Amino acid sequence: MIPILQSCLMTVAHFFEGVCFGLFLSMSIVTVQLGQCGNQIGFEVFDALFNDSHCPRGLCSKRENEAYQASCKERFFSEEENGVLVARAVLVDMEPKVINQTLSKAAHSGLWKYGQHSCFCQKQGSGNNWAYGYSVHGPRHEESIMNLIRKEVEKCDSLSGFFIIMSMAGGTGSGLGAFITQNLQDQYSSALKMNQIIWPYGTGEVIVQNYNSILTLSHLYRSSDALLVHENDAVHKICAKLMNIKQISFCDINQVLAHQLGSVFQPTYSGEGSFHYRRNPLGIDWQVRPPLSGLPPLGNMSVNKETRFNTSVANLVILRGKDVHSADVGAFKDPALYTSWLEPVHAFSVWKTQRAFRKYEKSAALVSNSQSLVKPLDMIVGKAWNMFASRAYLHQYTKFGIEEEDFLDSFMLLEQVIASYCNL
Ligand SMILES: Nc1nc2c(ncn2[C@@H]2O[C@H](COP(=O)(O)OP(=O)(O)OP(=O)(O)O)[C@@H](O)[C@H]2O)c(=O)[nH]1
Ligand SMILES: [Mg+2]
Repeated sequence: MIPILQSCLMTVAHFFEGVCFGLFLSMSIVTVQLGQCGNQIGFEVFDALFNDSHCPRGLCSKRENEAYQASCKERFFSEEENGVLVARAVLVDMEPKVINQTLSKAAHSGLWKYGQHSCFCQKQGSGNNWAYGYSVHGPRHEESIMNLIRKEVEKCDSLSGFFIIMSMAGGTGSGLGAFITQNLQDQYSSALKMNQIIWPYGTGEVIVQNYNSILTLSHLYRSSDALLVHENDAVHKICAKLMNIKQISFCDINQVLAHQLGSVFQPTYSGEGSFHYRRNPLGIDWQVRPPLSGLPPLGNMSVNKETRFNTSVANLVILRGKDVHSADVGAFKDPALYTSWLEPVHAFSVWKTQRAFRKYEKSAALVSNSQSLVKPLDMIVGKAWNMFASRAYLHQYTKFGIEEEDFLDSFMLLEQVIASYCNL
C-alpha cells in the first residue's frame, strides 16, 4: 500500500484575487497554535475569520449573512455572556514573548479574544532542536497541555477535529507539535487532525532546519490525517510580486496565509442547489486508496522526469461571491489532470456560497493534493541526507534520545512518499 495516499500532503494554489492551497470543513474545530510561527499565524487566522464574518458587505441577503456568521462562530469561536467572541484555541510555546504579544494583539482588537486560561508557556524555547521539543518538552508538559486541550474540547457541542499550526524548522512547533499530534491521535482517534505546516525558506535561517523538517514530516505522517502545507518562499513571492510589498515581514506573509486559510475554512453550502451551510467544516474524505491491482511499479522513476502536468490525486475548488452558480469549473474535470486510477468525479469537488469573502466580489481557492510538493520534499530530504552522511550536528539529537535509526526511518518513509507521488 502506498503510504502517502493515506495521509495527504496538500498544497494550496493561488488564483483570481489570490487564494491558497491545502485543506478542512458547522461543527467546532479546536485550534492548537504551537511555537512562534504557529502563534503568529494563528492570530492572523482568527482575525481574518472574525473580520470576514463581520464584514458589512457580504453581497447577500441579511438572512443568509446571519446564517454564515452563525456557522463561522460555531466552528471557531465560543461566546461570552457579554457577547465577546473567544477563539476556540490553545496557545503553546516554550517562551513567553510571542504568546504575550499574541494575547495582547487579540485583546487590542476589542472584537474577539483568546480564553483567559488557554495558554501554556515556559521560560525557555527549544533552541531550534526538534529532539528537545519532542523528547524533553513533550513528556514534561504533556499533562498540562493535554488538559488545556481537553477543556477547550469540552466547550464544543460537537467536535469536528483539530487544526494544529506549526513550523517545521524550529524546535517547539515542530518537535513538541509532533508529540502533541501523536497524543491527540491516541486520545481523540476519531476526530480529524489536520496540521498546517510552514515549510522553511530554502535559504533558511536555521542550520538544522532540514533535520527538523524530515523528523516533523515523518512523525506527522503517522499521526495526522492531513497536512496543509504553505511554503514561506511561495508566500513571500506573492507578497513581493502580486502585492508589491517592499519590506516583507512575517506579518505580511501571515496575512496572506490567513486569507487563504479563511477562504478554505469559512462556511459553504452543503450541496448543489442547497442554501444551507454544511455543518462539518473538515468533511473532506482524505482516505485516498489506490486499487490493489494495476499500479505501476514503484521506485523506478526519477523525480526529475519530465512530467507533462502536475498530476493530482484530489482537487477541491471553493467559490465565493457573485455568479458562483454559473461558474464553469469544467476544466478541473479533465481526466488528464488526475492519476489514471482515479475518475475525475471521485477526485474533484467544488464548494460554493454566494456570500462574498471579505471585500472580494468573487473569489476562488484551490486545495490540491498533487505532485507539487515532490520537488521541495526531495530537496529537503537530499540536504538532510548530505548532512546526515557526514554526521553533522547529530549529537544534538542523540543527546536527547533521537538516534541515527530514527533518522534512517524518517529518510526511508519520505523516500517512499516521494516515490509514490512520482508514480502518479
Ligand atoms: N510564515 C511564517 N513563518 C515563520 C514565522 N515565525 C517563524 N517562522 C518560520 O518558522 C521557522 C522557525 O520556527 P519557529 O516557529 O520560530 O520555532 P519555534 O517553534 O518557536 O521553536 P523554538 O524557537 O526552537 O523553541 C523558520 O522556518 C521561520 O521562517 C511566522 O510568523 N510566519
Ligand atoms: Mg520560538
